[in-house]
Amino acid sequence: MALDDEIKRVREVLEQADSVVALTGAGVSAESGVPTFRGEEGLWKNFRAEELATPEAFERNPELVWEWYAWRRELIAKVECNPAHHALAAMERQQRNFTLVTQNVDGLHRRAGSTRVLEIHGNIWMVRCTRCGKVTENLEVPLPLPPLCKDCGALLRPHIVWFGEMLPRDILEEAIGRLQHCKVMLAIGTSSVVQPAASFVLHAKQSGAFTVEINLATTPNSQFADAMLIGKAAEILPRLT
Ligand code: BV8
Ligand code: ZN
Repeated sequence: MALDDEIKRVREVLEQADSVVALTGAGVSAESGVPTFRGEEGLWKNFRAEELATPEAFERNPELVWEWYAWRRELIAKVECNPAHHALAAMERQQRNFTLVTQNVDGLHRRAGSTRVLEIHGNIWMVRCTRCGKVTENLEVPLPLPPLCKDCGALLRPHIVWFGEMLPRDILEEAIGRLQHCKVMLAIGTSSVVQPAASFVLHAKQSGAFTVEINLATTPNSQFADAMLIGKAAEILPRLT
């Protein structure tokens, strides 16, 4: 079906829905200029996220991992939210019951005005002490790298979920609860390879939700989509609000 017809169909379904969950990935921030994880431009020099975003990498070389996060913070601080972020903030205001579950750690959804946001992989602007567990927000990297906790002197780490680490239980349970009761689920700008987020669509399907995928290309989860909107999130999402 042509994209225009598909968009019309999804708009109608959204108008009838009494609960909507949107799952976003790096593709939603791509048009703000934030590099995606698995795009051809890669994320940093020729390191892969799977090599740097791990407790082992941090253990081995906290300074290198902090350099990566400092570089990403600097880049994110300079970018603007794009129409995809703004459309999702508008959808939250329009919908009776809307939850935004994001894998992105860039904080751009909140910056665009979204408030019901579940940051399942953490937030790049938060740091956590590796010993006393204290979590604080800081908008510039405490230099010198790697930063130390003011209270107990131990290493501070990004408050981000790395590969091999559990997602925060309360946030994960809330996300799954919403998915199991939603009427429409939108999966936007995610390659659907990272677990457990890549299985979220199954929770929605099991509870009879109408599932929509918005992406430049198909993904392993396209087979579960009732509607597939191929194109840029920043162009498609504003047409759904
Ligand atoms: C866990 C924080 C339980 C870092 C991230 C085998 C071996 C080892 C591990 C595993 C394994 N199998 C499964 C696992 C578990 C692992 C995993 O899934 N690995 C994958 C790689 C196979 N998962 C975990 O470890 C998770 N924890 O499972 O805990 C456990 C505990 C102990 C032991 C075992 C299990 C933790 C996962 C969280 C990892 N942290 N981020 C950081 O950001 O610094 S994940 C990282 O990938 C980002 O958060 C990112 O959001 C996420 C997903 O990537 P995407 O957002 O989808 O981005 P990507 O670049 O991939 O795709 C972009 C998409 O956008 C593309 O489809 C593209 O077409 C599209 N696009 C581009 N432009 C646009 C667009 N679409 C629309 N418009 C555009 N303009
Ligand atoms: Zn401490």
